[in-house]
Amino acid sequence: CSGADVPQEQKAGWASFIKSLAQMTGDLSSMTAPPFILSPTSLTEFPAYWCEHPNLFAEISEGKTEQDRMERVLRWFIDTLSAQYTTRNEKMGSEKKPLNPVLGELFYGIWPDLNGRGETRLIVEQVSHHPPITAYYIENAKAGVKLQGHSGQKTSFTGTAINVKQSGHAVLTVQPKNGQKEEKYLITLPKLRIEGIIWGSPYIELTDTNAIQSSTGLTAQIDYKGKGYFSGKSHSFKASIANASGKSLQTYEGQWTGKSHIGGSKGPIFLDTTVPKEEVTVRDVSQQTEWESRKLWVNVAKGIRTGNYDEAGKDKTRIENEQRQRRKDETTNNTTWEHLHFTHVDSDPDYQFLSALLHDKLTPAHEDAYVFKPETMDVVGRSA
Ligand code: HCR
Repeated sequence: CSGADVPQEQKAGWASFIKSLAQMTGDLSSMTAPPFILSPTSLTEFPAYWCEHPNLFAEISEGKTEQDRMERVLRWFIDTLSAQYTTRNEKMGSEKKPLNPVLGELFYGIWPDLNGRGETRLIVEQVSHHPPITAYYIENAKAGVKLQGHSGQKTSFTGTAINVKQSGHAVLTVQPKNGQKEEKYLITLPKLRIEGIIWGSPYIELTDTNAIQSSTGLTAQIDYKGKGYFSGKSHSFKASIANASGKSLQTYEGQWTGKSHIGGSKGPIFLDTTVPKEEVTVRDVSQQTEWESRKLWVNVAKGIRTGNYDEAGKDKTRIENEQRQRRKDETTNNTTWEHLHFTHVDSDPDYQFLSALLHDKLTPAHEDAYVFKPETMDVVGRSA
């Protein structure tokens, strides 16, 4: 193992982390990694990446036709990718290992109403710890756009890279401003490959393909390629919108981290993701409940940020022990943990209906879902 970017004193730890990757059974989140690769942010914060350009989210319902709205959904979706998959590299120099959320962990935020676009609200809840599953709900009521989804990950190690298959899906609901009937869009999640492991400077490349299926019958398919395939550039994609009979109506190509074009690479600009992002606004930690992510992890995050890994480790152990005790108590009392904001359903009717419209039908034909409880929108948290 070369580990050129690993601090000298952590080289041995990095080498043994890589060794243990080879024995991993699909859940990387609970593995112990050397301090230099730890992020002070919990995975419950990640759903905020769906909306760091709230204008694009709000503007979907302004589309005049079904195709116009599908194009806006595609533009917003491609735009979310750079936030989802490159933020840690930009802010911390490389991809990092996020904090592994506890069951019931919460994350709330808003993007304020600017220029009349409406306020966008975000509610996130960790609905499973083993395996880790995060459920989220994002809504701009004024714009008539909402997103409900959940995500988990299955990881495997190839010897040089980590392959991550995302489980879960998201459903976007749009009430068009021109009064046409409500539309739903099923969004499947892309696969990722974490490269640069050997050097100790991981980064993400998206692979294969994912789809957006609309209830109108239109489908968008996005194909991802790294350096040397479509354009010689990393983080490249090609997308197309097709009608219900599979006829391509429009194509797009470019980089999901930069500029992309309509039609060929010389066509009009489709999207420029380098426009500054709007981070979600979160209440100050002093006003958060014990279950809210930044309050829950405050000492661990401080330890990681300041290099005080003893402090970080002690508080992490305290949190994990508390969780173990809760699970034991539940077994003793024959109770189960109840989600605050979401209801689990074994088969999502939206997934079942929309996945059947896809040309490459999805397997399995059924997926579970965590349905947001609208009556909890104004609940700020659960007392400890
Ligand atoms: C794979 C990953 C945890 C999951 C993260 C997900 C898939 C979560 C859902 C978001 O919508 C998108 C997303 C983005 C992240 O890139 C992805 C994380 C990247 C690394 C992390 C591993 C569990 C940690 C790997 C440790 C490496 C860096 C050594």
